[in-house]
Amino acid sequence: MLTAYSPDHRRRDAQTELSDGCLVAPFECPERAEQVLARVRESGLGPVVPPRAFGLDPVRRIHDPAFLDFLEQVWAEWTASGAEGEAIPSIWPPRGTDARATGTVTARLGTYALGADTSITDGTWEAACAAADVALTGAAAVAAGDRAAFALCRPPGHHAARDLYGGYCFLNNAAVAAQTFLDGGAGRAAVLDVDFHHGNGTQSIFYDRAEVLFLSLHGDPDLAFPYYWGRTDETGVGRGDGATGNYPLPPGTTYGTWGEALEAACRRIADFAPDALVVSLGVDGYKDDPLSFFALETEDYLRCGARIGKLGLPTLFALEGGYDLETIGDNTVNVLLGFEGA
Ligand code: OKP
Ligand code: ZN
Repeated sequence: MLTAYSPDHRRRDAQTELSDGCLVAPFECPERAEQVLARVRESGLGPVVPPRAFGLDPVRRIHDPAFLDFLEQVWAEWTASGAEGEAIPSIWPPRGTDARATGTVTARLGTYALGADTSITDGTWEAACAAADVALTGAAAVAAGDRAAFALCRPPGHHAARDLYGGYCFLNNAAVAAQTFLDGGAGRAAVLDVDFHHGNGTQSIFYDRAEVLFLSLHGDPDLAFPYYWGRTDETGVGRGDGATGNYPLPPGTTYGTWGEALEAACRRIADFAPDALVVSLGVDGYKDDPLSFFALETEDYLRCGARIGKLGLPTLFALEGGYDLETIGDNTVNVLLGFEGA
């Protein structure tokens, strides 16, 4: 399968992440994508191609225009305000307030941020746009008849909602890709999110839509980021009722339990019979990942890919998380090799 990749991901190179009260070096760093790319090349998975420039129209199908303006402008406004650090929100509309303050940059940050973990810096917008183009390039290959493609997206996307960024995500690459399949004639699309963290952004984008099935396997949100979404009683709303499914799993989860949840999710996907599948591919469920409490092994990712491959669907893989730099390449590419062997 082809891999879409852009070196412009490197423009997202924040130096700070607010973590446990300290400003630390971000877990979501450029080396992640370089490690995955190196392993793609070594493994002989297939050609690596640069993205085509799709412009913002397909992104506007998913995201709010004022939110996109904010992402484009925030760094310039932040520096113009005299701030010296990276752009981190420090105030939000309180519970019971629907206010969407749009005055100063400080107010705008709180309007659009999910949390304070994701500093915005110079180049963030450009990298996020490149990641969306990478996803769209992979989707175009699949729409044109390739069995599968790998979008080596960075920054990731699955926590980003219509007008919300955070959890290292700005534009929802997987959602943009799923929508482009529909706009290209697919009647139904499924998104399977195997990242350790719940894909709250993708869930919220498609929550009321019957033609997009969203399923997520993740660390129990009672214990894990993003905390406020990902429970089993979140099943969709209105026409989308029944088209969302969550599989929260406990600390120490190994492939025995994780694979059962994957099996259940894959059966639901088969029943739904989508025309295309998007996999939000995060490998942070790995046993040594610094941000997770699962215990998946490198070989388990081969089995994961093989099960997804058994669905026999046109499939786009979009990279999400994975923070163990030693293994992110092997774990990610194992899913793709497992898929191809199925
Ligand atoms: C993004 B993705 C570290 C807290 C980390 C943010 C996690 C974002 C994960 N002390 N909080 O789903 O891999
Ligand atoms: Zn994650």
